[in-house]
Amino acid sequence: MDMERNLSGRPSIKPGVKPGTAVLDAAQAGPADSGITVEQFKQDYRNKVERMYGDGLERVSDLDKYNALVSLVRDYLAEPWLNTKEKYRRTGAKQVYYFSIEFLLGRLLGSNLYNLGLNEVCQQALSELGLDLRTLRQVEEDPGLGNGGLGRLAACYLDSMASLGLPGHGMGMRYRYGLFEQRIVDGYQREYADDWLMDGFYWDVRKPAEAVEVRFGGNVRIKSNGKTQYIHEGYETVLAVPYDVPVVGYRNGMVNTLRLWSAEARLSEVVCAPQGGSDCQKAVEYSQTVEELSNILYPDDSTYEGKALRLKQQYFLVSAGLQSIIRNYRENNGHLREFPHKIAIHINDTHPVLCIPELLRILLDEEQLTWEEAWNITVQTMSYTNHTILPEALETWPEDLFRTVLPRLYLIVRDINEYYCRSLWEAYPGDWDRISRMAIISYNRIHMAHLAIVGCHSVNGVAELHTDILKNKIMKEFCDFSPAKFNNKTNGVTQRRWVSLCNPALAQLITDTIGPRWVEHPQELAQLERHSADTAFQHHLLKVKLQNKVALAKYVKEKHGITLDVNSIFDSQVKRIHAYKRQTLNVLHIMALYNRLKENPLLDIEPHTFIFGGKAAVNYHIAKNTIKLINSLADLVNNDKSIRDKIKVVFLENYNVSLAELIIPATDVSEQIPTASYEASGTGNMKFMMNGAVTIGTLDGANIEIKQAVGEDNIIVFGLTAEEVLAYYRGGGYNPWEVYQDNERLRQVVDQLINGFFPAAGDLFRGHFDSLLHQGDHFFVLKDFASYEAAHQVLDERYKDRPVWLKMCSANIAHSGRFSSDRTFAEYATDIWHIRPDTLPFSASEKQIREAVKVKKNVRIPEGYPYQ
Ligand code: 26V
Repeated sequence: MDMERNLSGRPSIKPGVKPGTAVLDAAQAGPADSGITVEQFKQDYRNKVERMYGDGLERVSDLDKYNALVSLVRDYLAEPWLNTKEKYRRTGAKQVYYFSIEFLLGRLLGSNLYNLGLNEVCQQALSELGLDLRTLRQVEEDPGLGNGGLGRLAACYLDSMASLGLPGHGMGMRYRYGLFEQRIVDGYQREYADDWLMDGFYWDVRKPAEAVEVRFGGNVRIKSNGKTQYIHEGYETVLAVPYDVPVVGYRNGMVNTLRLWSAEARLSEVVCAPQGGSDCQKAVEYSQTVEELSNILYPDDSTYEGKALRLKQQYFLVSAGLQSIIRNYRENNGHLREFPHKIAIHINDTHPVLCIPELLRILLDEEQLTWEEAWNITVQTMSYTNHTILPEALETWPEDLFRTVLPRLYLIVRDINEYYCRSLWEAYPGDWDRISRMAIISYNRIHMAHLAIVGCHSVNGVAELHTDILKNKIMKEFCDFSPAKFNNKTNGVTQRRWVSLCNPALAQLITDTIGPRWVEHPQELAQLERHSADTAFQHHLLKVKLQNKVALAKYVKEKHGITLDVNSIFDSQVKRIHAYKRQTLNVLHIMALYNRLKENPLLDIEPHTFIFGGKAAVNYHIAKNTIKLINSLADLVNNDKSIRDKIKVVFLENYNVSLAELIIPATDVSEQIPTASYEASGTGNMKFMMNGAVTIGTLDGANIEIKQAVGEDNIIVFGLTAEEVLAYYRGGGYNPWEVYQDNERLRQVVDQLINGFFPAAGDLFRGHFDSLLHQGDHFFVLKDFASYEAAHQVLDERYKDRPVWLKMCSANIAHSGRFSSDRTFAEYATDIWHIRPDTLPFSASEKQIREAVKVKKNVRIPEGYPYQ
């Protein structure tokens, strides 16, 4: 297939429709190794439609066609799914369960077809039936069961575990409503319910026979006749029903399972009319209360009721998940003493930390093990990843609330606390201050991160700098006490979704240049380095980028009515809106550029398109105003003829996985500009890099490792380092007023926030103004402004010299292999879960894992780093 044809296969997006879906061309899709022919597929598909809808293919809707296609793909993967489970049972391979309150999966049709090796056949079969796979892929709703980085990471890891041949499964929640849908009305964010299940979800299988009961509330009676027994009474029961989603490995015959739990009421147990009446109001109310548990992702926790619901959600996931693991374990194994040899449980951030006391409860109360035995089994089984150092995100629960909702677990957590504090006392006799800082329960609150550190054998951060900050600051005392637990696992993303699927033209170019092995061995992308200065390669790369820009421009035109110049620099900042991520810094820089153009309309700058996207938390007032600020700037800039379209600003509403798949391949410049030390890792930075964008970024999170990988010529860094930021926090000495007074261009833009520059805004952006000046500029926006502006100038210079620029783009792709989640998970498997490659039942060979682990590098801690 030639490049033109391939590239013209980009999404066609209609106004008001969801972002498009790239189509893989035949060569890129690899060999049709599924064993299913086009003829067979056509016949199976026709039959499927007829059986499901009692009507012919010609008469059913697109939704019906999509549902039938999913159902057919599910039929095809049923056998490998069953075989995988069988093989696990037969070999007794150690199983990993990745517990996460979020899995941000994105659409599954494309990725499942691709991983099954069915894409080419399906595309051809549908086209012979007069249908278009792209259109059907667009019908799929994004399952938005996550907020951002943490949830998307979990989804990338599922893909890698299955593709590496690791027996690793997800355990999560089947929220009735995903993260809200964002619409922009008059420049403001408005939130609408994300009713993603409205038309059904055909990927999962409901397993009512495997439902379990989860108990809340009541009280615990202690019975002592020789041995103390804890009797939990007067509790309420909620039924947890599992829905299994297949997780298909990349062409290795492997299908793992993501188990999502849904809360249901058993209405047959409820007396409808206690007073002898006939209405069933009580039963309906009861079922609504029960189902509330899995209704929404992260319920509002600003009220007592909200907090209780969140705690209940966490316990619901943990208890249901553990019960099903143990049930399965018992069917295939012996005594629970062997548990840690057969099962690894990974806790994704603190939300599933209740796994620790819940497993203890089962081992103590149901298995009658001794405390020591139960505790050792638990610690050996559990491992924990921390994803943020933001204090407001480190979970603690009021002791009273915890005791009321989970009375038996409360007693267990108290025992763990006591056991742990005793060992602290032995290590630090008399040091009460230290012990109270490290305790799990202190000042009437239960500290979930402390519980995680104590109850797990491994604690990891998600980038070298983040781990260093954990070890040397946030968790320093814990690290001093048990240093062996702490380790780093730099995040990664799956190159299959984030290159092959979302940027098929680039994937094709890579395959044409270095062969197809990179899809499974991303380190091999390094071979591209040899071609990075090659004119023909550069020419193709440019063409690929241009075509992706055309596709995005088409979407923006149809959806937002804004015309983009595809020859301009596409500069994107797409992520959650948060003060620390500093969308405001980006805005102030654009304002300054606009002012310069207004002063000198003939100013010779490269045309720029500044793209923003991201959701602000519902109650996060200033972040919501940042969205209004971006849109106000867009209104001003996009409608000002005098600047001759040199700058455009667009805010793309409802940023989600599918929209990311459209924006990332089209981007030239990746904005990764948090205040250093705040972004634990970032994963968008890796996705942009893989797609050949050049990063402008601070030395934070994984940006540091990206810089190491690509070399300093191929990334533009600016701003304070983490050590400088932390030194200011410690010692003071930063006065934003001084920076404001000294920099005229900066002063002008800061004043413009409140001086009528945005005509209709009134006092709307005074909060931003005050935070930058009167409240001390906590995130160093003003401090970093000048170096950010200078960095942008360097960037523009490099862009002007196209061969230099394209060499930078190529270097980014070539060195992105290290940021594949395949590498990350090979490390988790070997270092944390102790799954030796030779015990893996499927495709990942020892060599493959070794190769993947080999690329690990250390980040050097800068001299004078304050935490040493
Ligand atoms: C949570 C909260 C909750 C309370 C209000 C403010 C706030 C702000 C941030 C968070 C973050 C929750 C954890 C999280 O999503 N961390 C992200 O994890 C990614 C995957 O490891 C990582 O790349 C991001 O840097 C990190 O922010």
